[in-house]
Amino acid sequence: MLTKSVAALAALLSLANAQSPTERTIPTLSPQVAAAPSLTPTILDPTAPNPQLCPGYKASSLINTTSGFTATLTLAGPACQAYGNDIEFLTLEVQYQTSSRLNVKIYPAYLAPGNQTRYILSPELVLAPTWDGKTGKGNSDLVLTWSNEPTFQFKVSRTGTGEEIFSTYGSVIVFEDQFLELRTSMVDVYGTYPWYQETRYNNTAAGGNTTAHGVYARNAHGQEWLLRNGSLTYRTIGGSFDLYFLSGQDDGGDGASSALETIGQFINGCVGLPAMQMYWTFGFHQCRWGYENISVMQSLVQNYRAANIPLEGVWNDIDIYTLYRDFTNDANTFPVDEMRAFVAQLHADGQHYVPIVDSNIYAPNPENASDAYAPFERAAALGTFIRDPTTGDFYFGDNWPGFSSWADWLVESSQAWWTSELMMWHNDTPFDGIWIDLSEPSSFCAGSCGNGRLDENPVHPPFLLPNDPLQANYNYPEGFNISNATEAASVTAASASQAAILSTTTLLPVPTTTTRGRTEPTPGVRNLNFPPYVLNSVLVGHSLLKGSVAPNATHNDASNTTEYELHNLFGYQISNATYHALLSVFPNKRPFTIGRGTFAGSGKTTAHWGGDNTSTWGSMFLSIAQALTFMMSGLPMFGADICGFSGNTDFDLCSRWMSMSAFFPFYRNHNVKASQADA
Ligand code: MIG
Repeated sequence: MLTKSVAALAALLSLANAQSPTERTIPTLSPQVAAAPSLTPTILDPTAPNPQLCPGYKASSLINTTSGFTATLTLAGPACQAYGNDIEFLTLEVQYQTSSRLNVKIYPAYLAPGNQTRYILSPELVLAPTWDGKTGKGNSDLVLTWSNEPTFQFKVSRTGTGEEIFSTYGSVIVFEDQFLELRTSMVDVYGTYPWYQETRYNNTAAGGNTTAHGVYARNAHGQEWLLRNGSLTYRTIGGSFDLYFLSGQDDGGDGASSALETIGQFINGCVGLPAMQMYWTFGFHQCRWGYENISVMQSLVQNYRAANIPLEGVWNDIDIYTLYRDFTNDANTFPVDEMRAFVAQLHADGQHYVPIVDSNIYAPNPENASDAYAPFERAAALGTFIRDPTTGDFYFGDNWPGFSSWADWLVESSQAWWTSELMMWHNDTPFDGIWIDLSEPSSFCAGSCGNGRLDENPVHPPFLLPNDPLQANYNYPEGFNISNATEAASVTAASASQAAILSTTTLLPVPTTTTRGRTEPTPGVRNLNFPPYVLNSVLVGHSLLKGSVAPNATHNDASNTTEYELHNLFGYQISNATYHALLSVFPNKRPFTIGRGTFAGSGKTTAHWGGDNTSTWGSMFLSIAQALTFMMSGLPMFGADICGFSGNTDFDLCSRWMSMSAFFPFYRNHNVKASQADA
């Protein structure tokens, strides 16, 4: 009880100390608990401001259009500065786009000079569904109604039955430069990408029939969808509300709606149909991080043949490279002539080859002429890399090869450069498809850490590598029946001796800590690296600076768009660039590329694997829901790493997993380097 009243008092004091001109007038969400640890994501932080106590907006200046209406939304009270600077004037656009799709856009009415407060996805980058030229309020499955009392709120209902499928009634809309929130009442939910499909079984609002509808929020910023008892709160750290309500009704006129129809309306009408794939890609593929050389690859292929197991695709991970550099071949273990001969034999036997391409491009050491790396030089000459805002030079993060840069796909010449690198490499390594990895995009250090330090390249990643000496994984597979006591004793001994040596080994320096809790909104300023709202990301300290290119890294477009806006689209863009490069490499074939980072619409160009699961029954189980969710989201060419990526698998788990995954469109066995091949 004491804790409670102290916290409540603190909340009151912070109110009393509020600063003008942007007064912080909102009490915290539920001050029952003592101050939360500073690195708590906002949704788990009981001391965080409750944005639903912001003033909301009032609608005015309504103008009817052929396809709907527009209005101005004006902040209905003092700025509340929950997790950013409130935008005073917004534009509301309501458009009946097709009979089954209604679009609601809410975005800043104008840009504050010198302060970019919004980034709205261009239709060139991410498909923007448009009006069919004939639908209006009079011939739509859906109708939008709204009220200004007490503040602007809207609902979307079915014209026929009146069933409400979305409603912000009873809540306010929050629109700040680094935080957007709206809440809808909700009965049930099915998955996000960022969209959801909701099925209401035996729905009393529809005479006991089962109904289904969908909502797509076309915004790629960092975001959270908080499913709560009776409501769904949608939060994002920038951009606009760009909502597409999908009726799920077919055009048969009987008003019936279904999940299948809703999914079709999302895929066909909003993000685009998935890429058609080559026949062989649906067969079984074998991959592993840790195939040491070409002869290991040859015996792999021979062993499958000897066991009479059909093997359509053979894959290589980063082991093939010289010093982990894209588009290279290790001269000792994967020399070009042997590589060509190996793949030629695969092709002669009707099999196929898919190597990895990492998203980072090694930035060579300028002080060392023998460190030259042509793919970097060629891209640098075109200026196609993302930049470090503090220097104006390229952004230099860190990945497997050392300090590296990342292509800026907004620069038009990036595509030609990427196509030409892949075409040249195809000459040495005659691949049939491309596996794009680390396209989040991943960086091992915080910020442009190679800035001024390229003369140290190639730097070792700031941690021991899997299967570096002392990194063997001695854990038994989950549920393994340890019947061989002698073996168990030797495993325990080896594990203990590794731990002993490790304890006396000086580990490589780890990245500087770059985590901070919630920052205070500052009038006129957007804090890109540490936004006031802390997303519940899985990275250490929920930091946007960890593990990826930093949010403040800038692109080369006219408005110097930052990674804060584009982060979630890097994977989408590199897959798109790879798809188009493959169209040039194989003009008459359906491109096969598989990517790790994806966004709504990625299915148009790429396949996807689950990425870095574990060798556990739980991971196998979860992959089923994952596959179905990706199919609903327009990316059906999905599969998980069969038998599990990290950790050791065993006969029982692996054989079950192999059987189950035969039902997945993409069917690939893959595992991490340090796992035991013979477990
Ligand atoms: O930092 O290329 O998800 O499938 O084996 C790890 C090595 C990089 C992550 C991928 C995984 C791949 C691994 N990669």
